[in-house]
Amino acid sequence: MPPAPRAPPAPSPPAPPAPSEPDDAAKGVDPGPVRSGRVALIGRPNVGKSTLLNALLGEPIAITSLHPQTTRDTVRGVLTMGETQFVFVDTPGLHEPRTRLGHWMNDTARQAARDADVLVLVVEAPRDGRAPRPVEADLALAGELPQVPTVLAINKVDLLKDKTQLLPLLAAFAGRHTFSATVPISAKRTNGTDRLLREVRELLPVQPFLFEADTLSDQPVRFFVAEFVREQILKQTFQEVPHGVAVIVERFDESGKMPHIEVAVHVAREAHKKILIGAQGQMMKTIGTAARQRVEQMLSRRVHLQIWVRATPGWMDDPARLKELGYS
Ligand SMILES: Nc1nc2c(ncn2[C@@H]2O[C@H](COP(=O)(O)OP(=O)(O)OP(=O)(O)O)[C@@H](O)[C@H]2O)c(=O)[nH]1
Ligand SMILES: [Mg+2]
Repeated sequence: MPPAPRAPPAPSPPAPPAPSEPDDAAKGVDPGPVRSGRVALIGRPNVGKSTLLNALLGEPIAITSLHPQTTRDTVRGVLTMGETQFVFVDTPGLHEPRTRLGHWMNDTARQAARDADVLVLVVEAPRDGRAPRPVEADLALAGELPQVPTVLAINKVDLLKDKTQLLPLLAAFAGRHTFSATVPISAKRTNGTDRLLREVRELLPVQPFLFEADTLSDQPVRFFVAEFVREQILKQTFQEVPHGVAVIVERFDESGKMPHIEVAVHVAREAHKKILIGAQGQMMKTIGTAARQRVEQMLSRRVHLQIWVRATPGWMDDPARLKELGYS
């Protein structure tokens, strides 16, 4: 595992109070050795990896949406509980790439899996009324995982009444990779996450914490600002528009009373610019207000947020543009 900084670069989003280990200490139970390490959440797009990260942290740091390929880059969230520090790494969903951006996203996810101490493969439970079969693409993914201790998390079990339908999945997945445990979860309802944490803890190396105990993420505020703007765009737009959007913070000036943040939103077509701005700028106003409120919540202070929309045709396949936009 690569060395990680003990102190995160400032500024970092505020951390919630660290939850403590269940009452083991009070009961006189030995909490065990100090363990820590990187835990990569891996899976197809839309299976709920980012929702799971947020549920585990108790803080919505990763953006989620109905659209597949919401997560573009790794999002790191640190959870310190008693003697355990989990450094969760949310990853882009592994998919059939159609652009250079898509290839880069897959490479990023695979690299995170190789760098991890523990993997959580997130798959979807079959839904009521459908055949209780695993998704072939999930099985293929299980088969190509690196030899890293892995827990299988079967998500969205809230959509399945008859839990015996999960049984055929267990055997199918066990045939593709060695799983230390299988945990049915509902990331959306925060069900099964305590058990998932217990199973992951057992697999973490015995080593000191990698970050200060109150760290929530080691990624800079700029990253989260760009993500929160993209999240609002994902909420407000459909079809090909959200897939062609890239957001970059161009200015973050803290010299005045209020931080002044300027953000550029790049769209893949000139026509998308109009859609995003909307009649009389109404759409951009809605996006800007919601994103600003989210940033203010994270920083616990008011900010001035200005958003510029630029048409940058073909950026998803242009190596120089991808680099400028942070995808390299
Ligand atoms: N019913 C139900 N829906 C869920 C659950 N977990 C996630 N979802 C929904 O699934 C959709 C995708 O969730 P994300 O967390 O963005 O999925 P992801 O795996 O991070 O997707 P990518 O970033 O595209 O790879 C969202 O609409 C979530 O609300 C769950 O436990 N139950
Ligand atoms: Mg995601």
